[in-house]
Amino acid sequence: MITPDTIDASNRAFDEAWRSDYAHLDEQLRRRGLDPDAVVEQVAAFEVAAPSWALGTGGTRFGRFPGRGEPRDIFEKMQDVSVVRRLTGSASRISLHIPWDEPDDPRDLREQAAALGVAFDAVNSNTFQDQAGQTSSYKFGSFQHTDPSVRKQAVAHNLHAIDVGAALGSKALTIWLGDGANYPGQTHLRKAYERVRDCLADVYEAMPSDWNLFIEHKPFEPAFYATVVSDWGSSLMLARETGERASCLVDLGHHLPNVNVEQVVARLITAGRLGGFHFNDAKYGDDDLTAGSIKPYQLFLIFNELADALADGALPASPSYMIDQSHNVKDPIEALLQTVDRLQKSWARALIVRRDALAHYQETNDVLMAEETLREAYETDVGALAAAARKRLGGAIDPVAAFRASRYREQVSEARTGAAYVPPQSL
Ligand code: PSV
Ligand code: MN
Repeated sequence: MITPDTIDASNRAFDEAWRSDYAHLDEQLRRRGLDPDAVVEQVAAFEVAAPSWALGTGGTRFGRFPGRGEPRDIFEKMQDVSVVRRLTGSASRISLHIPWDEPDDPRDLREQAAALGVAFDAVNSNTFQDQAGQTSSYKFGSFQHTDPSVRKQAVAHNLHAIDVGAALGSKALTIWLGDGANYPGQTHLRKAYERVRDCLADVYEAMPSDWNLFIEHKPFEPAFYATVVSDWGSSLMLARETGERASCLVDLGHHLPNVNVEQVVARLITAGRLGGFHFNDAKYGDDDLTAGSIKPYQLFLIFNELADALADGALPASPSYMIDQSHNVKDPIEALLQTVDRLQKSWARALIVRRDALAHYQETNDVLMAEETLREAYETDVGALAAAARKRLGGAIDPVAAFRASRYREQVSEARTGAAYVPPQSL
């Protein structure tokens, strides 16, 4: 339903304005000694995965307000991701939550996905909820549990997630644990950590040798007193104790207020353990809002650390990028299109920081000019550059406008009758 013709038709409407904006930007960047074509190429190479759970309308513990034409199963979610891919040139991978989106036949799903140009990103295990038919409960944790049979069950679930992922062609497992305590005294803080560490070692041991393990931290919720993997320090300790291919995953909503997230990113780069990101934004807690909607400068500063580390070789390759948002009041496809555009723009801004000038001002303690060098890039309107990258990939100058013009949502609404699949809980 989104064909090259649909995209061309939309692009024609914006072409003249885009050309004029791009010409101006091109001139501005050349004046600064930058190469706009090289930046477009790097933005075009930016790949971010979409999570299977963000394609349906999300909700809170108080309720959920479904939209029209929501995907009813994982195949329809893949169809929707392929729309994001076509319009943005990014998001060619989908990240599955096991068991929320566990396919009956992973090999068959892999083939169907390939036909849509979609592949599989990291698989996410889930031991933060009890699942139907499960022998033991995770009420008091999974990897941290005092009962070895519960820990064994949680490890076995992770091995199952790896099996499903291997059949799909995934190469990484992301583990986020809800483990922790709600009250002082509930758990032995050191022993809880040690049990988690030992279970991670068991999972790592069984992981294929070409897989990576991402450890995702979060300060609180569902444990409101002491979460085991609460911060980047605990995550880094665990990654180091687990093995070479274990690293830390930074979810932008998983930090206490006012934490300097770009500095966390810098630390993990220095430690050689920055594995990946879950992009979203937050005002109060783990709000799962659209990336860049609340703290756009922070998002830019994070990308700035990444661009800097990729340029000087501190980062050998880009970390794994994924979106982890809950779309409660926006059309999920539109929210993803908006998000990818924001990420492409933030990345573009980081790429146009004049690094030599910044290094010079830092070395000579010219505080004002160092800050201005960052602001210069941040305040540049790079919309035409992000659009140029998408055009190069066969995508849309304005992805949301092209999506609306295609009437995709209206068309699938007619076909997708019956109840949409709803994950047991949005976290
Ligand atoms: C936990 O809050 C989290 O960020 C993890 O990545 C989960 O997989 C995801 O959200 C579930 O919604
Ligand atoms: Mn996350």
